[in-house]
Amino acid sequence: MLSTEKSHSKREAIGFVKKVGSGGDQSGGAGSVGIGFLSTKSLNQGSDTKEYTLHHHFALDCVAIPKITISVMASISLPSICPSAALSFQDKCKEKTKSRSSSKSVFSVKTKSHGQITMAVAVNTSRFDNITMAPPDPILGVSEAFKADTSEMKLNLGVGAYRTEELQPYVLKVVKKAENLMLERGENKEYLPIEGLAAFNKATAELLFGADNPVLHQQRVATIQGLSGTGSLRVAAALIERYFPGAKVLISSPTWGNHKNIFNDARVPWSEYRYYDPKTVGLDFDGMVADIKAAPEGSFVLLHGCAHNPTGIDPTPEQWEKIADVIQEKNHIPFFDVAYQGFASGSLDEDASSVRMFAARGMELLVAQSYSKNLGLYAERIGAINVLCSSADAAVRVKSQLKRIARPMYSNPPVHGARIVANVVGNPDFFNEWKEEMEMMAGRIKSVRQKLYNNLSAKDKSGKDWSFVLKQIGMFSFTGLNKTQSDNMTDKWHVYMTKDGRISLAGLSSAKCEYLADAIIDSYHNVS
Ligand code: PGU
Repeated sequence: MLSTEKSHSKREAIGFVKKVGSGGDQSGGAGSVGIGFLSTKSLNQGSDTKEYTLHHHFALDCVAIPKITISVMASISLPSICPSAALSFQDKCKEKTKSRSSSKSVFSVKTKSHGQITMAVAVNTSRFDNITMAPPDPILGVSEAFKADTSEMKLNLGVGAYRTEELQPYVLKVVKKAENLMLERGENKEYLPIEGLAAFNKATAELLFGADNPVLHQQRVATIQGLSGTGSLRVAAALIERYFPGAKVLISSPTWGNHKNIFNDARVPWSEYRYYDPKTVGLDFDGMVADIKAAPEGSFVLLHGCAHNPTGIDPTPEQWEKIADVIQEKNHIPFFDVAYQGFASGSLDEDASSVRMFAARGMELLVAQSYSKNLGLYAERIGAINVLCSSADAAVRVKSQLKRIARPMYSNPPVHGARIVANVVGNPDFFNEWKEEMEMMAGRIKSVRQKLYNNLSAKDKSGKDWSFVLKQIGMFSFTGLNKTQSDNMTDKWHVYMTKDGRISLAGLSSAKCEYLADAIIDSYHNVS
C-alpha cells in the first residue's frame, strides 16, 4: 500500500510519494519502497486543475518513510500506466480514474477544498515503460553471443569481417602507411563540408565508374561521402522518400539483413523479387526477371553490385545484360549496393563491371559504396552515395538535395577514413599495395572455400553435391542450413552464424575447415 502525508505550503514542488511493498503500512512503516518527487504546474491560469509530474523515482529497502500530506485535493485523476496504484488510490479516495497518456507518469489534481487526504501513487514506473525490449541484431548480435561463449572450439562466422589465418582482425599495411603519412602531415580536425572530403569524393567515383568514364567527364555524377555503406543507403532512401513518393524499392529475396530496416525507417515501401532457388542453391533468374517486370513502372531495383549477400550468387555477365534490359524496358531505376568492390574477384574493375555496364547504357542510377571490407575500414564508417544523372545540371541539383538530407541527420561526415581512402587511391605505390593486399584477402577466402568443399565432399558419404560452395563468390557461403540446423551449429558445435544459414568464410581459417565440415554434415543430416 501507499501513503503520503505532509503539510502543503507551496504550490510548486510538493514533496514525494512512496510505494510500500509487503510490510508497509499507512504510517510509513518499513518495507520495500519507491520514492518519487513531484512537481506541479497549473494547466490553465486561474484554474484549479494542476498537472503533477513524477521525477527521479528510486527504490529503497526497509526505510521508515515519514508521512506526507498534500493539502489541496478533493479529486484526482490517475493515468492508466499503473493500474494497481490507480485502483488502490481510487479505493481510498473514491475517485474517478481518467486515462491520460499511458506513457507519462503524470496525473491531474483538482483543488476544490483544502481538506487533507492521504495520497497513494505507484512510482516505481518509468516514462519508458511502454518501450519493449528490442531483439538482438541478427548479424551483429551473433558477435555478442560469440563473445559470451567460453568454449575453445568456438568459431565466429557471423559477421562479414575479414580475419587472418590466426583468426585475428586485420589492419591493412597500406592503411597503416597512409595513417602514418597523415600523422606526419599533422592534419587538423576541422569540420568537413556537408558533402565530405573533396579528394575522397573524386577518388571514390573514379574507383567505381573508372577514371576515364565519360559520365565523370560530363559531370553527371552527384557524389557525397556517407557513413559507410549503411549510411549511404540511408541517405539515398531519404532521397527516394522525398522525391519519389510512393515509389517502391524491389529487394532481392533473400538480402542483407539491414536493407529492409533501412527502407522501413526511411518510410520507403518495398517488395521482394525472387533471387535464390533452394533447389539448385543457385540464382532463380527467371523468377527474378519476372518479378522485376511485374513491378510498377518506375520502381527502384536494389541490386548487389557483386558478391551478393547472403547467397554469394551473382548473375553472369549475360544475365546482367538481360536484367538491364528489363529494368530499362520498365523505366525502373537501378540502385546498386556495392559493399565488396575488389573483395569478390580480387579486382576492383571486375567487381564494378555490373555498374559500369548499366552506366554505359546511358541509364540513370544510384550506387551506395562501402570501404568497410575492401580497405578493412569497418569502424571508420567510410563510404559514398553516387547518383548518376542524365545531365550535369540534374547532378548539381541532386547533390544539393543529398547535402540537405545529410545536414540534419549527421551534419557532416568523419574525416579519418576519407583521408585514408584519398591517400591510398591518390598515391600510385599505395594503390598498388592496396590491390595486392586485396588479392591476398580474396585469395585466402577462396582457399578456405576450396578446403571446406574438399572436406565436405570427402567426409560426407551420402552423395550430396556440395559443389555450390565453390560456385559462390565473396565473403559468404549460403549453406542451405535451416534455422534449426543453424541452431545446432551454434549450440552443439559452437559455430556462430546467422540463422539464415549464412557463414562468413572470412572468419574461417584453414585449420578449422575440417571441424566446420563435420559441424555442417552433422547439422545437415541429423537435424531437420
Ligand atoms: N551492404 C551490404 C550488402 C553489406 O553486406 C553490408 C555489410 C553493408 C551494405 C554495410 O556495411 P557498412 O559497414 O555499413 O559499409 N554487411 C556485413 C557487416 C555487418 C552488418 O550487418 O553491418 C554483414 O556481415 O552482412
